[in-house]
Amino acid sequence: MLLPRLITESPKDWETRRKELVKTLLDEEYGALPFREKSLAFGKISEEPSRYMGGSASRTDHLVRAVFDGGEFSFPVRAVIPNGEGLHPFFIFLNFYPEIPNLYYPAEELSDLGFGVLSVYYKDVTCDRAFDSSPDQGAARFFYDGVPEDERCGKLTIWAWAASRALDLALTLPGLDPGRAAVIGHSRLGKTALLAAALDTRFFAAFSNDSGCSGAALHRGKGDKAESIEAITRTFPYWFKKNFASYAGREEELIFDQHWLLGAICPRFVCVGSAAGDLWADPDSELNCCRAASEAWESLGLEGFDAPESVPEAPFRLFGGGIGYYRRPGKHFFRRRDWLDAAAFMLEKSSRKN
Ligand code: GTR
Repeated sequence: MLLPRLITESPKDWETRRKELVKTLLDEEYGALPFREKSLAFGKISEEPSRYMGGSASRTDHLVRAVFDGGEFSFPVRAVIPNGEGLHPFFIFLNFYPEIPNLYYPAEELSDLGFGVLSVYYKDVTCDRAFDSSPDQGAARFFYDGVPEDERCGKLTIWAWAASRALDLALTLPGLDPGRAAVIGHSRLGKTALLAAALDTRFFAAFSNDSGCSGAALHRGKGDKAESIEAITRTFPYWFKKNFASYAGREEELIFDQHWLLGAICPRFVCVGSAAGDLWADPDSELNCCRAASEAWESLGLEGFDAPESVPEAPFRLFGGGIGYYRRPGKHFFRRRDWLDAAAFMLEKSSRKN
């Protein structure tokens, strides 16, 4: 399979090239924010008593308030930060649920492993539906009003914006290590986590779990059962810039592929998680995407992806370079063991800088 190169023939400094990759991804797939908020403010809105988790962690809720020309928009960020000495690595977790803990979030285990987690419930930012006049459109109202439909960014970009605003908040909180900020999400929010780290170089690492199409899976050379551009833009056109749907069935004409999204995170760390039975997300395509993205790290003299000659039986981890990959048996889900794989990658890479 022939993929568009990450590295140009004429040498450029990496940051220049990286910005070109990001620009193409935004122009062709996700859409760029038309502008940023004018100012931001943070406020603590609640705090659990000190006996929370037996006194081992602090649990606070904060409000991120963004001021725009036409008004302001606020969303909550729910934090669990381990108590005790030192600065903790942390995850900005793009969450399918507002509750803590929940089906996809083992709060106590992560805290016991030494991680802070700031959870953003994605529907607090904007609803998971096409744009209309309903109040739960949230931040989309500010980013879409007055912007021609063709130019509007998709909702993935708005959720990625929220991840960065949660990072802004995190950088004001005690107990968190500003140099060890990760962004993590499952499925559509795994796509978003990768995009957030491509857009915001303050993220030390990005983690996607079962992110699939428009996440860590390549558009070219998909398995028969895998989600295609046609399928994803038929069901979720509003996740993307309008033009992206025109590539349905024309994948070969894309001037990029998803290894550019992973490459745009280089020289930082990225870790891709797949479930062996999640053929819709296409685990082999996700692995091939890591393989193809390796070139970015290698061009800088860094270890990229420690690719296997043949794909081992799940479960396995490939954590050798700047790109990590884990696969477990089973279906589409954000399991405890996925978090444990992500946490292990984060701990391993936190002990050194790439
Ligand atoms: C599916 C969608 C996938 C994936 C998933 C999810 O229906 O086709 O791209 O994002 O939803 O987010 O759970």
